[in-house]
Amino acid sequence: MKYTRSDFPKDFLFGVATSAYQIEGHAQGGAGETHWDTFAATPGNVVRNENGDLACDHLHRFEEDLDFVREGGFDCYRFSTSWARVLPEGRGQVNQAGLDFYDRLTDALLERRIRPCATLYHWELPSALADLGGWRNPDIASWFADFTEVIMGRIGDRMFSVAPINEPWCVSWLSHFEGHHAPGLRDIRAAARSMHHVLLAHGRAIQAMRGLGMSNLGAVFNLEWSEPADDSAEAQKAAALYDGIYNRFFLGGVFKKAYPDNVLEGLEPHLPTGWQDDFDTIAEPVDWCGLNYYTRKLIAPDEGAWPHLKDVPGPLPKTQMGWEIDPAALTRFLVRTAQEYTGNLPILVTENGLASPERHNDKDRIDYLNQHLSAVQDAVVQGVPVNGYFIWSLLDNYEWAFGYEKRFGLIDVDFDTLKRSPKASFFALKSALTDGVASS
Ligand code: IFM
Repeated sequence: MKYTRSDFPKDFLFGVATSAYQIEGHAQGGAGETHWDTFAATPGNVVRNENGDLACDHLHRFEEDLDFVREGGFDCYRFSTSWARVLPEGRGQVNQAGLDFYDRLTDALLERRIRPCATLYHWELPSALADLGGWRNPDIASWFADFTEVIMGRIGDRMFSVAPINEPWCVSWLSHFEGHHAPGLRDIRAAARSMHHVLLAHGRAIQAMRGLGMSNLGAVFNLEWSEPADDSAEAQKAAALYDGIYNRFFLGGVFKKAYPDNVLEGLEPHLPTGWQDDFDTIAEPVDWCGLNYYTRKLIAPDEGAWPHLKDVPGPLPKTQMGWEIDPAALTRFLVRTAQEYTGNLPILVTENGLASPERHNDKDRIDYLNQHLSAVQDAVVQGVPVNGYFIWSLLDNYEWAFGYEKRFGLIDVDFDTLKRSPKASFFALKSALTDGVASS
């Protein structure tokens, strides 16, 4: 790597991130069925109809996986808790084996001196709640607050940090308007309601955790830089709307108690009655803001119904996902978020990384990480209080609709044998993080 720890501010945290459904092995340990299980079982939704039944079998191999986190010299491990593993029906009866698992995982992290950074929800909604309308049902905010109390009532005393929901745009727009993720809906009313309810659930979970006496609570957004495809006023308007839907709606709700006007033009008729009254809950103060950043999009106007826009191919080098690599946009996002939304609040890059077909000598990943760490440094120099950087992901894993084909891991996983093999990027990061650092 081009950088070592000493190139970053004192107390800057380096971590790796994962999520429950993508690695644990959801068919094991008494977890309930989720909307991802049925989405994956529906032809055409996921490459080869693959699902998270076994995934990386992290449920049984977490000790080995956490040894890698320690060996790599990472300060933090960002993981998620599966709602259906803890409450198989989403409410009511607790699966003790599920709670015990997260308890053991927490202790295993602390034994290795790794800070546990939890996310309460990373996309696998219990099917019993999906049957009741899932994120379209306003009651989901209360169901989620109850789940928060159950899981954090058990492990909250040992968490370093917690965020309620990973990537609200994916939970709502991607899954209810674009239909690419579970529950696979393509409906503007469902999209508007889920966008609002996911933020309301976030706020209720923060309140629940404050009630448990917890601190260091945050919110994690995925941001995608939008660039007009040409100089026309129409392309600029389309790019601004894409920015509104993708980025500003969620940041605006949590940090400004307001949704952008250009987004309301299309969504307001579909928002739940009394949506304006929910902002005090949505904007419950947080202690930090997490940004997940991967790419940018070129946006052009389009025919048809609102939002009248489409993304078009761009000229930049691309990852295995086909995503353009644009590190400068990460700097712009960090600066803009601090200036317009979060002020002095600490910002962490809670996900960044790339999918690559290279399973051993992943030089492309090392280059990508160097470029994005450089982008973080540029933001630090401009005075942005960035204090952490997490790589997605520790392991090759279930990349949702792309199944096991796209590999984001620092550690290669052979999905036939489940053997783990660290890639060149893992060793490069290990030297960057541990060389010259006294171990205690
Ligand atoms: O794998 C996902 C993760 O679940 C959420 N953020 C983006 C990653 C890469 O697509």
